[in-house]
Amino acid sequence: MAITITAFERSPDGGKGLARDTRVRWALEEVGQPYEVRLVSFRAMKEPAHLALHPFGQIPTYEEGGLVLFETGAIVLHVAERFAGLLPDEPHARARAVAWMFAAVNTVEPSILELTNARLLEGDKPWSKERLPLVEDRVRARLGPLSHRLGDAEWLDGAFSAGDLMMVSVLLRLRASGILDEHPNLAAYVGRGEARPAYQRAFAAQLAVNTGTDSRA
Ligand code: GTB
Repeated sequence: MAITITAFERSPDGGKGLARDTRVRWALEEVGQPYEVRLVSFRAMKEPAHLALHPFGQIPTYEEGGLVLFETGAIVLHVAERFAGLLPDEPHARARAVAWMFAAVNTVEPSILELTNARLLEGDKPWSKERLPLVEDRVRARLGPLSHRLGDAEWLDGAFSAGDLMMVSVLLRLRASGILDEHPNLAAYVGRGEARPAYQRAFAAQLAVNTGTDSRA
């Protein structure tokens, strides 16, 4: 069954892999599934055809036969359940990997998004300088326990899983802040994720779109 995802026609990051289609591409690369990409403009995202796929008018979406999905957590979980390679077979280990996926999007990502918004959207507000350290500390409050749990392990719970894919994807966005480097084991963890051939292919594909070198676009 052919798989089609949507991505930004022109990503605001110019192809640094920060837009959320990268994590879906990465999951598909890990499980070895080919996929098509439909590029959408910011205007098209808010038009009825795209809103029928994504109620909030965002990317990415995922289409496979009659199935339409939005939300990267749900998409990556579907890919991981449908194709082998991203979830362990043993039921408890599988449930724990899914727990790490939720931890990534529900416990760690919100503070990182808040920091991004504080920097990009609120930097010119008179109260911004006072608020920023508070927001940074909320990120640190998540990274500390995460770093402690990871310790010197390679991945969060045994072999690489969809839980690591989501956690690395979430943490990547912190790199520019320097906060990730406060925990060398987390910085190395992210580096290991980025070094995976499947991630490299996903990154290259989204970069090609944004640098106009995608022969399929
Ligand atoms: N919870 C949803 C999910 O995980 O799927 C969030 C989806 C989402 O935020 N999509 C963003 C979007 O469509 C793109 S990824 N935004 C347009 C809109 O809302 O109108 C967020 C994103 C965008 C750009 C960068 N960047 O350039 O650095 C990073 C992340």
